[in-house]
Amino acid sequence: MNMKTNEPNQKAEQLDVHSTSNENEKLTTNQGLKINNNQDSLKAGERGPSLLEDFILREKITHFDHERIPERVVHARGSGAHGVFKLNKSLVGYTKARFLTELGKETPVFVRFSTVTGSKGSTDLARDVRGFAIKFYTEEGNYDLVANNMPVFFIQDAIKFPDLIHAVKPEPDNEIPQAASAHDTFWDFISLMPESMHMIMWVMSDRAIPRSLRMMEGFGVHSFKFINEEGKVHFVKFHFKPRLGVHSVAWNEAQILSGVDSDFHKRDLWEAIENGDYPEWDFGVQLIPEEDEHQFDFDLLDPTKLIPEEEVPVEIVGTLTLNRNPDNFFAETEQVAFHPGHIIPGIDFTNDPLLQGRLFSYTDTQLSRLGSPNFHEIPINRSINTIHNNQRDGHMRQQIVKGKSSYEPNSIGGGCPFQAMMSEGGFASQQERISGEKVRERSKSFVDHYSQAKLFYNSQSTPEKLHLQNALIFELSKVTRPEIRERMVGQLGYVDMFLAWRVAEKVGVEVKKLEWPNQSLPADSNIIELQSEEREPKIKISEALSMQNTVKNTIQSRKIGFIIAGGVDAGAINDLKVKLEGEGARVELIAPSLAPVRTNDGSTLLPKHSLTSTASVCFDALYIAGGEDAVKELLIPENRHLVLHFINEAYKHCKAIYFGTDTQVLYHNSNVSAKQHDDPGIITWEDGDQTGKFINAIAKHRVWDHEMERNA
Ligand code: HDD
Repeated sequence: MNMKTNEPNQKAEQLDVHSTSNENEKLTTNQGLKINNNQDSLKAGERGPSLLEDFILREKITHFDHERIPERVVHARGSGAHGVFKLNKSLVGYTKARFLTELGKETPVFVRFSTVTGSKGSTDLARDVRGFAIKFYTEEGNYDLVANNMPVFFIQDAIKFPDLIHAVKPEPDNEIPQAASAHDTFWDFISLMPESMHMIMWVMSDRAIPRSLRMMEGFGVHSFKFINEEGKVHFVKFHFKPRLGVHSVAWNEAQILSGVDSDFHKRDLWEAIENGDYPEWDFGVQLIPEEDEHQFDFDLLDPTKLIPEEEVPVEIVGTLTLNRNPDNFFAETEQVAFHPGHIIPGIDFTNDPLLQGRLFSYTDTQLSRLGSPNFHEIPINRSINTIHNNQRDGHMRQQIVKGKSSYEPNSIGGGCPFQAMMSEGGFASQQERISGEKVRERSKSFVDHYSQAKLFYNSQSTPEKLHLQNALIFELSKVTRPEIRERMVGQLGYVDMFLAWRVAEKVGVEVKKLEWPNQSLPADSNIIELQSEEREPKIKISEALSMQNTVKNTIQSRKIGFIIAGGVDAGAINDLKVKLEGEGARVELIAPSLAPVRTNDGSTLLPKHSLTSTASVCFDALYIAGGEDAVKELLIPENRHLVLHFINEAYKHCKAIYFGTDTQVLYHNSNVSAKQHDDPGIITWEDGDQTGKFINAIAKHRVWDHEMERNA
């Protein structure tokens, strides 16, 4: 299959069997009966009561009444897409998983991205972790990599997961706030859980407000195991690196987008795929021989730690491409059921206590969400391998299994289905030697909670550090209890004193060394046991941790807004549009109204948006199209403030803005004119054709460096 098309693959063909279209069909009941009146219920006289006998009404209403299923307890809001994984470099020395060993092999996938905290109908722009769950439909069975866009997690042991989620979800008495961590219960919990400090650095960084789901990394988080044909074991960490680089929006932009287009990420993914801008990621692995397990200054089983790429480089071995939107959101994106326990020969679990708990949780949650142990029969969840076992019955069973025997061993059924030998693809867990006391304890090797938080913070560029500080200030300013703010600032002091001091100053508390047990805690609190040793990170800076180092020289799929009005310079618009689209960008026209716009050469342009129906936050860059008459129209009172708002907001969010000819008045009346230094993001009429400069500025994503001055 050509990865740049959405030609059918084995999974698409399987889904096709279960798909239907209403085109040119007659309306029927669920029993296949053709309906001849879908407007009126059956009544005793035209003004009389409806009759119980009306099975058509009853069926329609009953089905409607039961259309909703429980949303996911976490990761409720999601967007999905079909695609393909292609192996470019064989991992045959490390694993026997065939989709990772057969060079050039293409495996169908379904990916679901999600926010974690908010409800299904909440905003895409919440400051939150993003889920990045991938179902590989391999010939050996389904393999699910249930990943996130951050490489570490808040907690070290699954037993704390319900506490974490209860703390971050809306508070239980008033169900406020939705899709937000900026409230007392979250920071209360976090301030008492030093192990979360590394993850807090990630969540307070701009990684938590992506520009696009297509511009995020993916991480398997845990160490997993690879096992090769000879039984040799390697620890492995999984990485997905987006071909478009890792980019974010500004926090203020995210807040505005939540109102202007709360489906911003969903729409962006959908439109990109519809436009043929297929999102792509390089898939890579960090490999550690089993015997090197203890070579690190942290524990490979601790999910609050990453392996710096300076210590173990990421080897790129494959490409993930998303190339087809689902046909039906509910049937596919809502009903897809992931589980880190869905593995195949050549891949195995580690004893990471967070992963071990997850292995229970995912099937369990599907039972309540999808309602039956037969959720594997829902088309999106079906393996492309056929299923043969003696599991039977249950709600909504689809498969009709022939034969008399549903047990094993049997002679009546000829002994079928047979166990598979390992040489036939039969799965066998790694024969790992385990011995130990039965204890309810945390390993001492998990006790360092701050060194990688420091590593992350130190690795950020100056604008990234500033954003992180401001995120903490925003979040903690919403915390009503001063003792929680104080405890939190105390935690930050172990990461970076300047960070703690700056946040403390803004949230009205002092930086104090934490005394444990803290007076605000119950006397018998075991919190002291969860405290950390203070260690310095082995390496001081890791380049891969800063988004700034991922910038790629491309404007592929970037959305550029052209502000136009009557009499606009058609030649300049067409010229720029052709050049930008030639580089893969998307141009959308914005005018005072949706009425066709007459240009200076008599042609007409059809705007996609009006100045009131969209906002600068929906675009990566702006072009203020020139032409004397057009500028005059933009300057009339009812347009003027709207255009200036567009420009000022784009400028505030550090976007590239190109002022066309005759737009001097707009420039001078906007905040842009106050700039004191040369700004690579601002391109003006004076410079002649500056398309190249404009393209370069867009490719840099934002001019964050000028933020202090721009927002002054
Ligand atoms: Fe989880 C969903 C990722 C820890 C329990 N999780 C879920 C999804 C993702 C993750 C991407 C959404 C899947 C989808 O799109 O349907 N979860 C993670 C990662 C974790 C993690 C990367 C840590 C490394 N999760 C975690 C723990 C537990 C859970 C420790 C419980 C002990 N997660 C669940 C769940 C969900 C879920 C309750 C809700 C919906 C679902 O499973 O299918 O079982």
